Amino acid sequence: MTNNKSVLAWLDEMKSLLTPDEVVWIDGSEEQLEALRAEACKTGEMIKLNEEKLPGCYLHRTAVNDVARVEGRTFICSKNEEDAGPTNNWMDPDKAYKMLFDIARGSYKGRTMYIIPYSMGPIGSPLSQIGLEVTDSIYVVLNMAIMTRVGKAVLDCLGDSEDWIKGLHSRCDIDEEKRYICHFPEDNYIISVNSGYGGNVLLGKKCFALRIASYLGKNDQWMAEHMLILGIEDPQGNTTYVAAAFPSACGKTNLAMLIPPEGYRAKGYKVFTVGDDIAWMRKGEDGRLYAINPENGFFGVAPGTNVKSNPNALASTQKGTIFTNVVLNNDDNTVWWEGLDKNPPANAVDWKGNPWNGQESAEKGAHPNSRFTAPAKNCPCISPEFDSTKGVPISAIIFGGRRAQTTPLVYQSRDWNNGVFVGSIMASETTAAATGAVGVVRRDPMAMLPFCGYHMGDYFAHWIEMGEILGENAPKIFNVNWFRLDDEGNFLWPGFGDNFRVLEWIVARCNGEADAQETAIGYVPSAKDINLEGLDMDIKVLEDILYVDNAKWLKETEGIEEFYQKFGDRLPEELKAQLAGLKDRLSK
Ligand code: GTP
Ligand code: SPV
Ligand code: MN
Repeated sequence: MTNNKSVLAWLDEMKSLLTPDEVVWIDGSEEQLEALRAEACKTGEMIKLNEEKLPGCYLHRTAVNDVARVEGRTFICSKNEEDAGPTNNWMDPDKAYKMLFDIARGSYKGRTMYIIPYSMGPIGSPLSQIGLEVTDSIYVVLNMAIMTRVGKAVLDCLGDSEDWIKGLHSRCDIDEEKRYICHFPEDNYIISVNSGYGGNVLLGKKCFALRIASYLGKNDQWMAEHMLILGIEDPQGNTTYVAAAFPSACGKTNLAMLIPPEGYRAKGYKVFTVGDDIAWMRKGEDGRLYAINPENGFFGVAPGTNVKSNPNALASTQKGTIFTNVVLNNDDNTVWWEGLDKNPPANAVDWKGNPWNGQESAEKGAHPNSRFTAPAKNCPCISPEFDSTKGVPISAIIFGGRRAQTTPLVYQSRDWNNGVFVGSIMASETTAAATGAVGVVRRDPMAMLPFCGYHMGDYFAHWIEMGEILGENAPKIFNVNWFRLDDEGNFLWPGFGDNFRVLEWIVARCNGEADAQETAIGYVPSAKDINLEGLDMDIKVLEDILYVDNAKWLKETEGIEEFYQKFGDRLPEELKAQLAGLKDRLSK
């Protein structure tokens, strides 16, 4: 497949360490993938679904102890502990290699070593990067073949270059106690052992495209972010691109694939999806910030996805998709999850593989973090720029999280550095995307808390540096919150497609065409600035969720201050000044 010496040397190391019975190169051909699907069905690793209703679709169940990312067992192994920063777990690289190689040694015995050459981003794009993952899991191979560009073409593009990322995955015994997801940013190396769950094992995704890539970007003036990318086409045919960072399971896939409300569609507004989870961004020749989606598919949250909330995501899953930890409907060999419809199957199997009667059971049938792996090309609103090697120019960056209180529906930062401050103070309720408690508010700067591959203080400094590099071409920065609750715990904002109403204001602000009021935290629209046409919503409620309560915000600054203390002298002076400025404005 290749004569690349650095690749062949590493694979020799891997073979002697892992001692597989067989070695198989993934060439990217449909024949090879089809043979692997058949093999996975034979061993029970995957279940083939109804070919008429869900052509080319499969179901996989992970071990019950292995259903989400494990942040407590995820490590950044930089030479100096300081460089991992206060928000990452750190392990000494020498110790980590030794421990991980000891765990992985001989673990492919009786198994096949699959070698996956993959490209993050369109093959050959100057914004793309190449990796190799070795794995003993067909599920991983088939997911990587959807989520990334794989095969011989990637190796041809790599040629003799040593510029690629090493990834070792071994399922070992799926032993929770020996589960480690380790990153060596200084060595371009990722090692993941004892897991089979997506975010822990599809090494191109969070491990490479965020943790390793964020470090590469810091050193080379680009950005790797936990962001969706979407294009908004107006009736005149102009498209504005925005990127948005929300924490895991907080609405990126939903916003990326949004369908504008009826009134807007009648006028000719359209939304196009470029990406739903990760953005790589670099300054382009014209001085603007250009973004690509390094992925080639969607690893989306299943529960809550339905024909109303996200028809485009649902449509994306109707062929060539792998479902993980959802319900199997025995009657017609299809899948189901909570929130798909109001008709759960009675004759079914739950995500753990046990018989399940959805009409009677009090237990959930699908895991809250059950997922679909769907090819991007299935998405009805995929952007014509999806495969662009140049990327799309970003006009606005949007931050957001789940906040029941305090944070208004939308506001615009005062300028770039104030926007970096807004991103740095993001907080959100935790979700099922990672193991641990759900619904606890935690700080999650730029939605990167679990994904930044180096010291978060240096990451903030890098954001500030990017603002200097981009100058007046820097995107405008906004913050949104779809999740405000009333006293009974009901959402006050309809969300989903109606979020377009907020996007409209954001785009208009970028074009200098919309009003806003200056508040202590930034520019906030008046209720009249958000179009409610066709929506049955009391304008008083909108006023309520746009209101900036200075007393509550002053309380919020105490939490920010405490959080900032963690970063010590690596917290940029600019952000200290931003916090002081906010406190000052709030107390006036
Ligand atoms: P990751 O793939 O984990 O990074 O998540 P994501 O950010 O892509 O999350 P996703 O779009 O899948 O959203 C997950 C959850 O957020 C689902 O439970 C949705 O129902 C809910 N959600 C998304 N958008 C909205 C919204 O506008 N309002 C409300 N109330 N809920 C939303
Ligand atoms: C997330 O948790 O943010 C995801 C899913 O996008 S995973 O790939 O598992 O990390
Ligand atoms: Mn994500």
